[in-house]
Amino acid sequence: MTLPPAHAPSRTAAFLEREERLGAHNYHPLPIVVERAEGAFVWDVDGRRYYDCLAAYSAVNQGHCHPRILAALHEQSRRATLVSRAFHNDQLGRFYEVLTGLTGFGRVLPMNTGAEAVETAIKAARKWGLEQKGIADGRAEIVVFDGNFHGRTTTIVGFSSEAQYRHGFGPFAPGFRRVPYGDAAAVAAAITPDTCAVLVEPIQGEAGIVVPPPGFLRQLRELCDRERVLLMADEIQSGLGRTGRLLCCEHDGVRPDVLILGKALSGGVYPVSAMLADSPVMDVFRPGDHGSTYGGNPLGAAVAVAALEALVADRMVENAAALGAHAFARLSRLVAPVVKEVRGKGLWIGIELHASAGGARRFCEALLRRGVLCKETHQHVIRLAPPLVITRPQLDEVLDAIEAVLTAG
Ligand code: IF1
Repeated sequence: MTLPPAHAPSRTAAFLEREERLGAHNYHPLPIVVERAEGAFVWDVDGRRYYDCLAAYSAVNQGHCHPRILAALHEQSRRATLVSRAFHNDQLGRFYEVLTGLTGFGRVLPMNTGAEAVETAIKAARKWGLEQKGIADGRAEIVVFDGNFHGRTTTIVGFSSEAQYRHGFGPFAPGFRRVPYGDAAAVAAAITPDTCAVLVEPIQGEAGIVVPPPGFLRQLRELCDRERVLLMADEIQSGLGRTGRLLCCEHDGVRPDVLILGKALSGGVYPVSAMLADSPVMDVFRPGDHGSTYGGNPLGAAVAVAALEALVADRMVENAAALGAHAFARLSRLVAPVVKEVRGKGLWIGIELHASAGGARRFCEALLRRGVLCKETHQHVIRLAPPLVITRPQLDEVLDAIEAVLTAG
């Protein structure tokens, strides 16, 4: 870790004070002010360099400021940025072509944030239930899971199991049944003739990188086939190489009916999300049913194409698989009494600490002092999710720091 000259006064405090004074207090960030970011690194305003092992919650799988993605941004920004969907633009079809070609889904509905793509999927499932399954209008139900995180809109937090995400924000939309994650029998019991879909994260991110029991996704697939219910996979965080496969569902050989992507779909450069499905589902949308001002704009489309091309050209998925295996091998050999469990897939690792360790935050603060940025989740889990461009020597430096702070206890 490179340190600023000893005599240099810290610039950090002034930035923190101004944000504290003028901004909403809806986050509690670590006390670091990032000024520059490239690849697996960020630099703060005092010149200190850190490994970014959060990767903006997997929005920066391609590494910060990937040259290919920035080049696309700069090139397209000089030509056309937003023309609305009242007209066509020359970038959107290419985005559709690349994304459907990579994922094998027939159609794409482009949005901007992950939550918007999830809301789009909810609307599609409900309308599909009305038109294709004969569910009475306004009666459609969607099965969701304890520990879910699908975004921050009031519809979505309405079915969250996290009290803080719900507190004070009601009333909430009806039509969601929540069951324990990983429990296929509970899903079967929750399905009724009014059920149009199951909405699932193949691995739960915010819940603490919770991997479901082996076979769970396959059980959901078979259940949804049997009951004529749409299986909707939210791969906004688990997708696009994070777990060592393009899509996390691939580990189980499961193809959902609806795929939801965001975050790394545009490599951390510009918000682009999407709902993907084949025509029988996607065609429930008729002109005027749904939309968004920025959805499908040429700048986002060009950026997303470059982000997907970079993912493939730089073999990031393969790197995540190889380095993920290496990280698990090292962490599974770690002898540290504070560690309760190491779990995850690929370069998406949750290190759960025993409650007696006093919470993961102080370990993340210790890692910060060693030049590694991680973020705790649900108090006791250290989340490790570096950009997928990290090299093995760089990952070993990160793991050295993690092992040092965990063995220090
Ligand atoms: C925050 C959490 C992660 C997501 C999945 C949809 C969305 C997200 C699986 C919505 C977004 C972000 C949101 C951000 C922090 C981060 C997060 F801590 F909030 F829960 F990653 F775990 N589905 N996750 O992970 O996408 O609308 O944000 O583009 O809200 O603080 P979005």
